[in-house]
Amino acid sequence: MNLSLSEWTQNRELHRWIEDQISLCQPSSVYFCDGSEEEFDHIAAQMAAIGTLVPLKKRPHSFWCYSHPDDVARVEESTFICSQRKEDAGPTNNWQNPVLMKKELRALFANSMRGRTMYVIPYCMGPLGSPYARVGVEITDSPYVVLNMQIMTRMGTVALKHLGLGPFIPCLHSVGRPLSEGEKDVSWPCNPAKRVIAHFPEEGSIFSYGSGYGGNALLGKKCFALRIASALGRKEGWLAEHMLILGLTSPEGRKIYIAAAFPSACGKTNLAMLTPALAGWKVECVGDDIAWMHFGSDGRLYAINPEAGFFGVAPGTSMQTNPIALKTIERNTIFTNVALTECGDVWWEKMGTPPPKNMTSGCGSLWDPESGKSAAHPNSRFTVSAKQCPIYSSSAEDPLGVPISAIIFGGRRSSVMPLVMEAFDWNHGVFLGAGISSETTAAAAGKTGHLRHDPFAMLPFCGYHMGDYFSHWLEMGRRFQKGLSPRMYAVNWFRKGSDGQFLWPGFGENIRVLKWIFERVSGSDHTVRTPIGMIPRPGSIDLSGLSCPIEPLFAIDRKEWQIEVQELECYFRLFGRNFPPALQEEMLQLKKRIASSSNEETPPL
Ligand code: GTP
Ligand code: SPV
Ligand code: MN
Repeated sequence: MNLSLSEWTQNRELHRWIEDQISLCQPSSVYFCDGSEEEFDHIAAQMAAIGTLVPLKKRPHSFWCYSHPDDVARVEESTFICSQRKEDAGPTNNWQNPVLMKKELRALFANSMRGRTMYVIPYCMGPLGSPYARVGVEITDSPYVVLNMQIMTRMGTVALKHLGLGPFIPCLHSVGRPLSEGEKDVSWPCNPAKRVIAHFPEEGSIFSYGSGYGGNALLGKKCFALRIASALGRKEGWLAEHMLILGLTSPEGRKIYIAAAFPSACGKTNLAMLTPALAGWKVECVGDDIAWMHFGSDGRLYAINPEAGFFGVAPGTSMQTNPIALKTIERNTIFTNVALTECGDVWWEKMGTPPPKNMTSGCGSLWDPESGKSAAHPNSRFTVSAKQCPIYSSSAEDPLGVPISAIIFGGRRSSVMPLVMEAFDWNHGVFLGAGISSETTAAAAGKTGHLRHDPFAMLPFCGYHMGDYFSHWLEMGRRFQKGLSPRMYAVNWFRKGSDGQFLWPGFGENIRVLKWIFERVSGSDHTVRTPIGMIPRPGSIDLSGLSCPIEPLFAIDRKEWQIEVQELECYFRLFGRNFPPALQEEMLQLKKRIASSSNEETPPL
């Protein structure tokens, strides 16, 4: 131990919990993290010495590493919600009896850290001192997790101070590969044959075994800030969401904040760091993945970003698509599963430069350009502090958060969904969120590119019954005084033409949609009512300097929508008695509107 427990904290509950985990996991040493630069450098040097991390010659204080080929993404089939009653986990989660799961976990974690160092990581989700911030303590045997948690959260001494003698969320993590006496370690220890990521929402605890990657292992992120926090939010009257938060300033200097939910690898980081294609508009980034939203004293909805860094998708990040991200990751960045160049830099597909010769692929072997395989793994990521983002909003550190004027829902849909539409009201907005479907991506293990329902982009992240989650959103809506609730929108950057190409250029051009939303929020009447929602009035989206045909992006095909509605109705039956009547009513009204419309009614744009 680098400290004695009582030197480290006076928090008795924390003492007891740590002592129990030491005796269960039997590590060879225990290290209490302070979150300092020296600590980061010391651990990084140790990892570099055994080849797990490769320092990058071309980027100061940055590292490359690659994971085990079977440990490259979130594993949803091994993720569990262990509520007392099965029905409280709902039909979209894997449920396990908490008593049986605890028994299984005790067996898995027993002696799991033999031959390894146990790191104790206190971390704070949310700005230090914020009334909305919460503390977790992650115990892990992965030094990779320590470095990432130091970037992604307010970690170490500061978090311990914020915690004081208060309650914390205990998070136990092991890569699940104990070392026997004298055994040489591998560069990415993990246990793909036995992985369990278990959440106990009622007691507020997290256990993760067998994986060292991303959301499986950085337990502050999806496990705490979404699954556990969503359950807390329901109990306490707030929202924990898979949403980016951005500030949008008009050329006249008026500023609003927007929160937006998109499923994994569907555009949050890119929208949060958008470089506007329209002159005079400014975007600032408050967060790129998670929003915690509470009612402020003025009755509006305020959002904080519980995280302090980005764990962003690397492929597709280029000077054309996201120059701000490229600027952000010039230094002090950990790259996982991207390709490594001969000269000591990183590379990935659609980076905007041709692939250099003799690269090491994201799997750690020499990349063969003829192999047909990508050099970087499609779910390769960068980990970097939000403070390095040139457009990181100064309000991001505001303990009370930023007031939200608009909420956007989006998915990856090659057809059916228009570029943008506005909800008629809050309940219709909740219906739009509940109705998100999206093509699957490499962020989760399994087949990519198949359409699945992903309500509110929370399918893998909701810590309780999804039907109750819809009710909670409806209930939040009832608490707003007239005129104070954010407006709600659905967007789709991913509609394709008959040639299979995206119809909309996306990225910096998405400012055109944000501008339209800004104007709506500011009182414009730029909408046309259609059966599915309010779409922009012809000419009201600023298309100056853009040669993109707009009509196909707003085509509303009655037949397609009849199928969509049928399908949605069938999906919603899954929620049984927990499906809120108000959404049933939205379904009914939508069906009626579609039935009484004709394709000719769809206004030309
Ligand atoms: P998570 O971190 O997994 O939650 O993902 P995210 O929602 O932050 O997704 P991100 O912004 O990293 O985008 C994922 C992929 O979608 C990247 O390869 C992007 O290049 C691509 N993408 C993002 N925005 C757009 C867009 O407007 N149009 C198109 N065509 N692609 C986009
Ligand atoms: C996501 O999958 O939505 C992510 C990446 O943001 S991970 O942290 O691995 O969950
Ligand atoms: Mn995410």
